[in-house]
Parts: sequence; structure tokens; C-alpha cells
Amino acid sequence: MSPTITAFKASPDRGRGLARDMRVRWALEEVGQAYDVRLLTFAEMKEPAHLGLQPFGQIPTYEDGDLVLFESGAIVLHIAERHAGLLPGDANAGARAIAWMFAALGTIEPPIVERSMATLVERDKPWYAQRLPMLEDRVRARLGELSRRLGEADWLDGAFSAGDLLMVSVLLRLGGSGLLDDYPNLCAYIARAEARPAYRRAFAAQLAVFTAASSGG
Ligand code: GTB
Repeated sequence: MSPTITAFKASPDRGRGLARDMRVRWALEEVGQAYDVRLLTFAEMKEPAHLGLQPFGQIPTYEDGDLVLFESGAIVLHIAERHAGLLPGDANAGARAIAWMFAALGTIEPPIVERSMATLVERDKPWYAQRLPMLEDRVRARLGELSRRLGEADWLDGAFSAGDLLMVSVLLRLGGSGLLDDYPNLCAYIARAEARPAYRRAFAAQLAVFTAASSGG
């Protein structure tokens, strides 16, 4: 039996691959694991059936036999631990790849999400014009540090890993902000990841949900 994940029936990003099911789809594609998707409306995400799987009423979730998981990072780690291809075989290299997963979600993602939420919900507030530059400076500080560490390498630590998968998933949320423009090596890093066949399959799959919904399918 294939695992089942949940995703938005109507993603607010209109299929641009920014919702967090995308990173789980991408991980599954990287390891060659087929999967099913259950699409949910916002209302269904807050119903008891889904809250039993995801206590915060969010997507994605992951169900495989008796196992139910929430939190996209935990799901990607689970997939990476059970299949070859996303964590190096060497124990120390594997631990470092996991550190990059945590860095993506714990250090890089929070300022990016805070900025992005401000642009969505605070635009009409009196403090917005003063707050946005401060939020963008925080993002830039992290991008500068990440850019210096990546240098001219293709990936963060040797071969492509789940650390890169989560890092790129997080950085993609800056698309259109202009904040990545000062970091050509990060732009090239993102482009390298987006060119991976597994990324493209995952992107096409989530985009197809939006296309079907908007054509009434
Ligand atoms: N920490 C959790 C995880 O990593 O799994 C966070 C999960 C999460 O935030 N899920 C969001 C959700 O279900 C969807 S991905 N939100 C509904 C709710 O909380 O009620 C976040 C997201 C949504 C939309 C865009 N977008 O349109 O660009 C980008 C990201």
C-alpha cells in the first residue's frame, strides 16, 4: 500500500508549489515511493477527522499503515530514514544532513514566514512601512550567512540530501520578493534543485490539482 498525504483542495498559492505538501511530494519522488493524496478544503481541515491526524488542523499529514505523522519536517525525515537517496550512508554525514534539515525549518524558515505573513495580513496596518524593512533585514542576514556557507558548492554538505530539499523548499517562498537577487549562488542552488526530475514531478502533481480545480474538474 502506498502512503497517503493530505494537501489543499484549493491551495492559496494557485499551484506555485509553496504549500508544505510540496516538500513531502518532492521527498517521495526523490526516493521513488508512489503515494496517494487526499485533498481537503479549509473547513475539512478543521473537522474532527482531520484534527485526529493533525492537531492544528493543517496540511500535510502522512499515513502509512498504522503510522500517522504530521509536521512536514518529521514526514520528510521519516521518508529519508526509510528509503535510500535522501540521507548519506555515513553516520556523521547523515547527522549533518539532519542538522541542515533543522536549520532550514528552525533558522531560515521563521524569518521568511514572518515576512511573508506580514505582506499578506499587515499591508494595511499603520506600522507596515516601518516593520517590513526590519523583517527583510532579518531575512537578508540569514541569506548572507547561508550564501557564505554554501559558497560555490552544489549542495550544502556533499551530495544532495533532505537538508537541501527542505532548505530549497523554504527559500522558494522568497520568489518574487527580490530578496534573493543579491545572492547569485543561492539562486543557482535553487535552480539546480528545481531542475531535479523529482522536483519537477512533484511540482507538476501539485499544479495539476489547481488546474483541475480551476477547470471545474
Ligand atoms: N509546521 C507545519 C508543517 O511544517 O507541517 C506547518 C504546516 C502548515 O503551515 N500548513 C499550512 C496550513 O495547513 C499549509 S502550508 N494552513 C492552514 C491553517 O493553518 O489553517 C503554508 C502555506 C500556505 C499557503 C502558501 N501560499 O499560498 O503561498 C504558502 C504556505
